[in-house]
Amino acid sequence: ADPLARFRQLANATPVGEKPRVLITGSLGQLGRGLATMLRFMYGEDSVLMTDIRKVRADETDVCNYHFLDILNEGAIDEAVVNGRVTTLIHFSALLSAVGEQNVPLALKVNCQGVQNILEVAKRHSLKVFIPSTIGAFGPETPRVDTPDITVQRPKTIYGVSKVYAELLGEYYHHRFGVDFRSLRFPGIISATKPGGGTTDYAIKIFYDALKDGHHVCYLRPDTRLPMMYDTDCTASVLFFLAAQSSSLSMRTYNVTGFSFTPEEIAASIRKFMPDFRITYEICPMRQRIADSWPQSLDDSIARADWAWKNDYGLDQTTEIMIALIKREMA
Ligand code: AKB
Repeated sequence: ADPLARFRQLANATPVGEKPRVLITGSLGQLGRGLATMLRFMYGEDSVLMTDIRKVRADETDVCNYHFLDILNEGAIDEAVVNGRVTTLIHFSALLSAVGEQNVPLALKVNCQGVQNILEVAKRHSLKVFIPSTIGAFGPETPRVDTPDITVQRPKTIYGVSKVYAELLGEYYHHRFGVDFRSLRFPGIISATKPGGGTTDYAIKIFYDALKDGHHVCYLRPDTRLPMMYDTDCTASVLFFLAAQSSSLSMRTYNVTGFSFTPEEIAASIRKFMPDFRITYEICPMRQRIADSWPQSLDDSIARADWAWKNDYGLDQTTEIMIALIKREMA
């Protein structure tokens, strides 16, 4: 099937006057560039403003319409929104779970102050705003299998605490000020763009190691089950969720997921394509503790019912495509 068909269909169904102009913060991270590329494909070259705080490297040829933007500077966000005639903010800047534990004050600043600034700007300029949440917003007291949307949330990482704050503050701005806030709780996202400082990152590194050395040393126990999703499905979830009519949303923060697996199971999937692949284990106690406090699978039935969310990729398809993409990158 044509992997772009669903995106083309959505673009064609969008009236010209409703085509978004999107500003993405943290756009040089794991999720921003794929989303920016798809937005340009759907809504035109000038529909996206990519922003972040570092210089673009010469080999990052997919990055365009790029501007420096520090999300801790609320005035600078205002300026970018006004000058760029922005209608939608996608706020990806955040410190992830493992790296957040190494620098709690910075995580608090980026993840909490950043969200406050983004919501204030969204309120001032009547913007639609998407802020991702995560399985990290749950904790050890949460039911770990088929975790529902509404349940106990007592995360034990600063990342998780800040994401619960983002969920609640966004929903508050929605109810109190009418801000069109939307959030999805993502599982680990598997992409051929490198993540930074997460607990689910092994599920990406395993492919790079498989192709480079035929061997991956995993920092999680072989039986650690976590929910995951392929990159293109993640992009689809954001775009279809943002395009959904407000009236069809029964909530503002939804779970979305693809499939769940353990390190042992993803290694078996890789062996279907690379029979000599080996995995060994050197457990990182911090990341193991974090993974053990997160759901093993998510119940995303409300997203499926409310705005027809659906993932297209399973584990073996993800494995096949990741191997092909990384082979191409290494060639
Ligand atoms: C992490 O591992 O910190 C992230 C996440 C699941 O939010 N990938």
